[in-house]
Amino acid sequence: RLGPRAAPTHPLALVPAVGPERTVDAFVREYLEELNFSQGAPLARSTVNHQYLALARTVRSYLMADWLETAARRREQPTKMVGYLSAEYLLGRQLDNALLNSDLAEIVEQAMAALGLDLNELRAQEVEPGLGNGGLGRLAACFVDSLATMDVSCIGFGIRYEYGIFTQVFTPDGRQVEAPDNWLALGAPWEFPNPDRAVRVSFGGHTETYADDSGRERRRWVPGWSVRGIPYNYMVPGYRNGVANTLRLWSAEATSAFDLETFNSGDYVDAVRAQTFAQNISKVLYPEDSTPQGRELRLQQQYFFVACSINDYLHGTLSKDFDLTRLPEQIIFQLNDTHPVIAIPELMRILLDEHGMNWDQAWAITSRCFAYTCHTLLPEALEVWPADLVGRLLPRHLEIIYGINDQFLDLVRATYPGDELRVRAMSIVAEAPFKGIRMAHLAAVAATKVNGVAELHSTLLREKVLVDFARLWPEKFTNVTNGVTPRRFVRMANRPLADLITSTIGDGWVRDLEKLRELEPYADDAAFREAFRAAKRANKERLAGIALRTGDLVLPTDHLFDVMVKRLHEYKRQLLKLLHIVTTYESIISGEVTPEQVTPRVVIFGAKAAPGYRMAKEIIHLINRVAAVVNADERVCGRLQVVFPANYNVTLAERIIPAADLSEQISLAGKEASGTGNMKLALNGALTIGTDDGANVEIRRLVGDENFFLFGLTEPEVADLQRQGYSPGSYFESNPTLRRAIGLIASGHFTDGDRSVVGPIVGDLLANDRYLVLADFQSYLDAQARVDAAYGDQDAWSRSAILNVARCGFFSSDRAMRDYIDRIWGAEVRR
Ligand code: GPK
Repeated sequence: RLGPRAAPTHPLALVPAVGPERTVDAFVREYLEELNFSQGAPLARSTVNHQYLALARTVRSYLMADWLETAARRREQPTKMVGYLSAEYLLGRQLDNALLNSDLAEIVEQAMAALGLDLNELRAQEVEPGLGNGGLGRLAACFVDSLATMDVSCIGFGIRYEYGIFTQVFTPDGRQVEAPDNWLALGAPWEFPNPDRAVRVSFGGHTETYADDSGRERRRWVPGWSVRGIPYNYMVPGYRNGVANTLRLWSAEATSAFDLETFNSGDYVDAVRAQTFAQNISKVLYPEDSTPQGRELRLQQQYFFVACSINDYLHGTLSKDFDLTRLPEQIIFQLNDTHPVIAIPELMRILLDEHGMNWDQAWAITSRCFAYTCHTLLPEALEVWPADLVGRLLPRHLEIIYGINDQFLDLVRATYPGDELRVRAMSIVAEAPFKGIRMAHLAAVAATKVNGVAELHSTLLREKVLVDFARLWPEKFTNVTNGVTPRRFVRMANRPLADLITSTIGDGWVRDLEKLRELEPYADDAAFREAFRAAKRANKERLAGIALRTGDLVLPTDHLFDVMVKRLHEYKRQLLKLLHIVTTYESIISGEVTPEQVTPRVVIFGAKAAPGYRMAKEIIHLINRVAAVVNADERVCGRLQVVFPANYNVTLAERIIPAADLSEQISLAGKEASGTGNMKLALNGALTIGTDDGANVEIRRLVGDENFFLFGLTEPEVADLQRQGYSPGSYFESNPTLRRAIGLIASGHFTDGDRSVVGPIVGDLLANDRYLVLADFQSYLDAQARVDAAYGDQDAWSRSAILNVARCGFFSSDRAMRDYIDRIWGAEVRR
């Protein structure tokens, strides 16, 4: 398919590629060369965008030798590879990450200064690739960073959405409006399109029986239409180790066959329409986080990228004569949630239909090539595809899924004779409320390992969500607690703290985050505490500067910065935080306390709501209305401020998280699978106020009860309360503080007297309150009172914050990757 490769004979072609010289002068030369001869824009005529693009390209050229060398090494001494399959990668900006990992920052700073260019202005020009919604997509980005840093052979496979997560803007009234994220508009300097390695992916049509050459009856798929997947490669540089792995994102294009078969006629306009139709597949990221909408185009996206990836691996990476029975020794595909689970029947189809294997042979291979990570406990987040939709789009895959299910249900019946209820509960095929394919069940049946993303989550998976599967195959289930990359989220985002740590214990922590333990003794060192506070203050000043430039708020840096940043979802309970704000505000304006009596706070929200999630959007509106009123009310004397910058994304996270004093992790116990923002905030020296949920449990265990503000019902208590029948009204009736807060909202105080706009929120809280906001309210207030008291003793607070940093090294994504190797992938992925 690729044609013969050139045989290098010229002596210059025989020497291995070496990157350009690592000096300021050489960088300046390379940069001007790029600006002049690639951008075609001499410095004096260039725009900031030219200057940024040239910088990105020049930095990239410095990484190139590592990338080539890594690829060559992996070809020459192949080890088992990780194929990370994820529909989302929330990468964040690339420039600073590339500079950090390649250790080019100083050279580039000096080179830009020598050219009279403002590096910060060029940095600001980069539009982050927002190819993910939230935690799940950012986790994938952290994982590929860690695998490159650990020199594990991995390709991250995903989708090159033309439009990433929408840009959030607020109307003057404070409502969310979505604007398209045209991130490619000004150029994409980090990507390498590789149309040479395009892959064909088919859809639709029908299946049929035919007789093969030996007269054997076989099934095959006669597709209705096809598209081409074009790979776009991104370098994933390891941290200063000469390694660069690959992230391969697929973009959909029409095939000429598509034009001919489907649109026929040679009509030019129709042919162009075909192109548009195909391109739609990778056009836009679905903006639902944890609540998939079951749309046909989404299933097309899922199949498109896994079919491209498997095909690319089988035909592009493995040698032609490779013995496929040895496939499980060469590759493990990690399924990031159910989104790529259609890869399972796809591999079966390839082995059965294209390689002529029988069912048992194909299953023996397929059932060892996949591992599945579940990221949720919300039933509505578990994907169930209507069987008729799957049958229309992927008829052969539906047959294979039925085949897998038949074989699986035979096993269930043999294990539990006469237990048809269990058969129904475990079936991959749901019969009600519609005939649907339960992707999590398919994954649980086919995967070698199934993992949750924090201890509590894995326990609840085992005991509740997938309980029958865990009983049948206890050894299949395991936990890997999530982690975050210390490179981006501490070293890069928090220079003041990173420099302080490095000057105290050396720089080994960047690669080995457990080394942060060595900071523990310094918690008792007054000079260190003072330096730690100075670093925090510097971060707060930087954030305050941004707030001043974009809004008109002055944020005093001695006030407690109280941060809640995450997707807007009812289970995460932004409303609980809002009730705390309203309670404090009400206590001031009612004269119950003087402004001087409250601990001064700046509450910072960041949150996008799925465009179709009505209640989430109402909550955003209410937060903005409360913010406007509280910030403008002179009775508050600036002792309580609420800021909600629009369009929270990775770039903003890198500004907000280092400035946080308090981390709000207040989901209803049993709902947040893990959380990763909780880890980032703790590692940046924020104390957590949180429920016993997700990875909060492990954070608290590590940092110690005295350095964590715990509140709220536990998961078993929640389950009990809901079993008994939860009634929010009784909490409302019996708690005067709660009545006053809700009463103030309901009165229209924050909405210009308009009560109708707050009706849905207040009504739902009092009537349903699915996530037990009212049940946890008093406990939350009490915990916040402990926060206030603790913040009053700055030395003790700093001590706790330092201990949070020192004790959270466990939450490095490097450790998470080691756990995946030990518990799931096998040591063979290590060279
Ligand atoms: C879970 F199910 C999903 C989803 O569709 N998207 C998503 O971001 C998150 N998640 C969980 O909500 C977090 O608790 C978790 O830390 C994160 O995935 C990564 O595992």
